[in-house]
Amino acid sequence: MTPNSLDLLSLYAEQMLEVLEWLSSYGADPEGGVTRLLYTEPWLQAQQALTQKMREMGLEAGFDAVGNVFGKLQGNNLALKSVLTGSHVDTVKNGGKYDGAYGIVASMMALGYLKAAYGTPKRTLEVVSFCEEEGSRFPLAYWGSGHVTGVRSLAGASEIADLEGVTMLEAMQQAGFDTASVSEHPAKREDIGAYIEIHIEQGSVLEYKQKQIGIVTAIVGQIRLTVNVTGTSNHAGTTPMTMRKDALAGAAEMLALTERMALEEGEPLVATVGRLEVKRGTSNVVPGEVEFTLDIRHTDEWKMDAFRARLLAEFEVIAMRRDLHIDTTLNLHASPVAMHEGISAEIEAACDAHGFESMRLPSGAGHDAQLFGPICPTAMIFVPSRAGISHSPDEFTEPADLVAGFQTLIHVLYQYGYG
Ligand code: HGY
Ligand code: MN
Ligand code: MN
Ligand code: MN
Repeated sequence: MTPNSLDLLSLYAEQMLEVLEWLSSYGADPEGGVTRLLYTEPWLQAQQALTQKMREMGLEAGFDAVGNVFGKLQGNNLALKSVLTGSHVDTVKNGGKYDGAYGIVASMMALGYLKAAYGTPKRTLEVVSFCEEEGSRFPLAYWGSGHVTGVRSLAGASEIADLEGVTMLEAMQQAGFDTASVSEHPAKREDIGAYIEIHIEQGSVLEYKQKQIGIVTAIVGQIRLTVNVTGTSNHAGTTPMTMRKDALAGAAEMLALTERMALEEGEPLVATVGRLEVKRGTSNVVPGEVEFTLDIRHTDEWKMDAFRARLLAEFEVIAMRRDLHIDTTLNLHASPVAMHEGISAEIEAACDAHGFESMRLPSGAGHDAQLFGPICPTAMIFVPSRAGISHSPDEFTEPADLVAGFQTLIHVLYQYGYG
């Protein structure tokens, strides 16, 4: 890199840190943390502000039909497919300021820097702020990247509702999107040649191994289910213990079994019940209906599916013994995806060139890159998470590591855009 571009680089690195703080103000919770749920006011303001920021970077920026925001640095060789980089703008409830946001801001500032330092690239480079990845408002994840990769369509959105009963379609319309323009058929983009995502690790391996950059080898498979247990609600004082069809007692047995079977299965399998709701729960009523979520992950799809089948069969045994009924809804089945070796080698070379200590590791978290892996060369860059904490207001990454990731991303995008 030429000397003046080094001064320019430190300027953009400083700005990247400032813009990351600025973005976290959209959906900031009074008690700390950030909540930016799909199609809510803080989400819309953040996407609109990012569109404006991208334009200030000299990118052609705007929304697509479902609320993804793209910023394009047009290349001069139109025969070459674009390189897309970015992440998701939505968060979990009371989440951190880096999950998703860092990938968007680092990518946007990287394209701004490359344009300022090197002008028009050979190949178009694009940044994307995906509208939704977490599945934290609606029981559907990857809505943004799923639209771009052709695996999500509006067809199913009208039945999907949040915990207040607002359907995804209604929420989309309330946020000002013309749902009629979102074709019933996926609007898959065919012009993306590669996808590169930079993200916090959300785990503690890099910190433990004292590495500054992670090069992701694969992303785990993921199954997300909603389990509904129904029994009979009844009077807590007059119903003998032996005559109850207690949905919560049954669910509690299922939760304990989930943990026991996951421990017996051993790593890398993980199984989590993140939300449990007692419908019409009242202290003096035997619970008649319970709903809980189940999140199962593994690097091996066959073992993940086999574990789900065994676990649900055991749930049925518990239900039969307690004269309960269970219904399960599959909200997500994402296969494990290997990352592209060619791009990963470029990332490793960038780290070596900059003297950043790097290592290869799998991702236990799902990412938008999971959906691009099957359709184009895809790779991920990780930076360390302090104490491995994420999906929490305590999520934190050292500025020096954020900048190292930023420089690594620039180096790789330069190779693909200008090399
Ligand atoms: O849940 C996940 O793995 C990701 O943070 N959406
Ligand atoms: Mn994320
Ligand atoms: Mn997340
Ligand atoms: Mn470099």
